[in-house]
Amino acid sequence: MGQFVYSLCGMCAVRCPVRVEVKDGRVTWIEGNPHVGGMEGSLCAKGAAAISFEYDSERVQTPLIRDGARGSGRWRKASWDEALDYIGEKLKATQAKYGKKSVALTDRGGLFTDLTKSFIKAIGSPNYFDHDDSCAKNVNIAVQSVYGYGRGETGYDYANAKHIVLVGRNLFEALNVKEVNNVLNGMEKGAKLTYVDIRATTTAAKADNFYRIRPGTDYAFLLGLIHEIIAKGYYDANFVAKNCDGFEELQAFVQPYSPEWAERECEISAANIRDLAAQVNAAKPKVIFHGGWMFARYRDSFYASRMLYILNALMGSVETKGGFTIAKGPGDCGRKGLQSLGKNIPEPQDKIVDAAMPGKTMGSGHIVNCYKAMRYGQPYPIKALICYRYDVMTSLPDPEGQKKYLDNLDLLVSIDVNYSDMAWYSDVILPEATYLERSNIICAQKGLKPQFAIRRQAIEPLYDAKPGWEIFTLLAEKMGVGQYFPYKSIEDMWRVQLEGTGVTLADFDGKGVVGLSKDAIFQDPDNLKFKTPSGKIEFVSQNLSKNGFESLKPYVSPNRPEAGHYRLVFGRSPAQAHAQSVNNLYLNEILPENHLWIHESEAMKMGVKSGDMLKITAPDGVYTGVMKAKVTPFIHPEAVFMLHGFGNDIPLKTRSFGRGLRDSKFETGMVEMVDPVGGGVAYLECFVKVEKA
Ligand SMILES: Nc1nc2c(c(=O)[nH]1)N[C@H]1C(S)=C(S)[C@@H](COP(=O)(O)OP(=O)(O)OC[C@H]3O[C@@H](n4cnc5c(=O)[nH]c(N)nc54)[C@H](O)[C@@H]3O)O[C@H]1N2
Ligand SMILES: Nc1nc2c(c(=O)[nH]1)N[C@H]1C(S)=C(S)[C@@H](COP(=O)(O)OP(=O)(O)OC[C@H]3O[C@@H](n4cnc5c(=O)[nH]c(N)nc54)[C@H](O)[C@@H]3O)O[C@H]1N2
Ligand code: SF4
Ligand SMILES: [Mo]
Repeated sequence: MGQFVYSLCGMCAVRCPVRVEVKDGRVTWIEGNPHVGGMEGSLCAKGAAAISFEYDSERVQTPLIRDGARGSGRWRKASWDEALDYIGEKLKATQAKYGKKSVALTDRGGLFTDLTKSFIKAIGSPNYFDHDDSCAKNVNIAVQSVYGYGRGETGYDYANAKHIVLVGRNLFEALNVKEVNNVLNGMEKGAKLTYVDIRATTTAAKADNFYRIRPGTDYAFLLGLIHEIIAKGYYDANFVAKNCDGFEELQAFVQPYSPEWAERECEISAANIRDLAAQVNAAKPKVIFHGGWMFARYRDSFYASRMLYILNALMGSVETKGGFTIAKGPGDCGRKGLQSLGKNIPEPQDKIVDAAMPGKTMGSGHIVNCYKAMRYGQPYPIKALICYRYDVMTSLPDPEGQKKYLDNLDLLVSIDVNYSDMAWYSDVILPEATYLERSNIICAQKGLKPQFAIRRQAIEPLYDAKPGWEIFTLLAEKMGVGQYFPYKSIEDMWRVQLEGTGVTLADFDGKGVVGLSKDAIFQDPDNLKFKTPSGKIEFVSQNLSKNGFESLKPYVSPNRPEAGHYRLVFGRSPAQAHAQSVNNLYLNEILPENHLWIHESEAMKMGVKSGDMLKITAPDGVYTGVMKAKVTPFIHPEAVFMLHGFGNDIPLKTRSFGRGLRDSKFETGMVEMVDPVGGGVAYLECFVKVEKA
């Protein structure tokens, strides 16, 4: 046996707690942290493939400075000093010319953002953006509007539930290991699973009820369901009377939306809607309506997500065992939270770029608004962009169209472990040490049992790469603000973070996590409090009203495609993480390319069988691609489907080069197409032409 190191998996952004075995300086085994409930040794395929990524030479090995036009793929190797000098000088010149605020940083949101937020604050800019516009933004703003908490501050007690309803949440393929294990535990104890999707997935195969829905009509389905629940008195009247604001308005609003009406829109039969209402009534309050994860797809996904959250309140399942829960943090255990590295850094003088944008959606920090400021210079220009662990070019629609935005930048830097599309288009690429080769700042994981968790370095970097904490520390020095980053080692940062928490570094040695509460913490059911302005669950949201938005928006039927056209739908494979792992030796072997799912009736019209080639044309009528058909009865005929993230154009990634197609390339002209309230990118408002190639 080798030596064990506790870490947090880095193969996707879920960051599951793991234990890494190291022998003679090499990683020999990785497993889910056996001490963490819900992990108990398990890992997904991507997590296990971290070893093949670690020992892969087709990843970024040294700092690179562009030596040709942007995107030409011509690079010269640079030392760290040279690359950081180059970036530091350019950033200083940009700030001197356009102001401190003209530099922006984008980051993959989640557990480790205190480092990057502190860095951008240290250089005097308010312009920090995370990836959420391209992910869960609508859901995040929806749950805030109902409960006052963000998505990450809520959770679900699956293991004790009696009925779990997933609408567009493909939980068994779009993975979070703990969540999968907890749902399976719940199902073993008898919980029923209802699943709604436009196609049959692995989750559908495991469900007790699977309903195929017409794309983009979840809102209609949910209105019909709520109509039935209220009409039949299936809701928890005591809970609602005590804890919710706006029930009468909701009741009046759903009045016209009967199950029969919903059936005409969403194609789930009125009988099924009625039956589901009766089933959740029998199981309440131990019922979970998942609010959605990447539910940011259609122009009204925000309102559909709100209804999912409202359904939890109607079931009276909020803050109950087996229900929808508010995540607890250190404060709820009478403990002090981690100290921010930015605590003593003065706030920037300027406001974030989207604070004063016309046509504002809810919230701020929208990456789409950062893009708009890059392109149009309003309300002021963004002229330099640092992308850290977020491949914006792949993640937002229309990579070719994005160049119109990016070409206005004086400096574009990517900090990545891979040649991502954004890295390839950057002026400088800084290679970060892989998650196995580095430590990160400590993070607080909220939940019913909150904990602190640590990612510790398992092995030395194989190439000339540095950990993020060191990269930002060195950059702060180059920018002349080294006083705010006085760290010589990660331990220095950890000590600052742990100050006053009563937790020491040694406390992480045994298990890699430090639990802050032995038991699950629930609020007192007789005294529930929420972070909304009223302190109640707001069916009618004061914040939405204040910002000029409706809480209960009348339903608008989505467009149907013209003949020969289909809605382009995408999703996850359990064996890939977005576009970042298509070149991974093991994962590429399991799944080398994506295919286009098409309904058998549509395929028959074209005379197409599985394996035949289909030509797909983007909405601009110009961009086209050819790929293999997967003919199936298990998708709605209005849609075609491809797995996200294939179609790599970067020749240095030889295994995946030119294999499959990239969904986002077909989303032409859609960079600024967002949900008008939540601000999530409305990717699925994309219709492509499909014909036999
Ligand atoms: N068309 C279409 N667009 C989509 C989606 C879709 O399904 N279809 N999905 C959307 C969703 S839900 C999301 S969350 C976004 C995801 O978009 P991203 O956040 O861009 O995707 P990730 O795969 O998480 O990886 C981001 C980058 O981080 C890099 N990376 C991985 N590990 C490390 C590390 O240890 N250090 C550093 N510095 N970099 C690292 C990866 O190589 C990759 O380039 O895309 C969104 N966009
Ligand atoms: N293996 C793996 N796991 C992941 C990730 C990954 O890249 N790989 N990424 C993680 C991230 S960042 C995220 S955000 C989550 C995403 O988690 P999810 O949002 O659950 O995953 P997706 O596969 O993007 O989409 C789920 C389903 O929505 C369906 N769908 C499309 N249109 C409609 C509609 O109108 N109505 C309904 N009801 N369904 C519809 C699609 O067919 C798809 O099966 O996954 C996370 N987990
Ligand atoms: S879901 Fe898989 S890849 Fe993502 S962090 Fe967990 S183990 Fe790693
Ligand atoms: Mo996401």
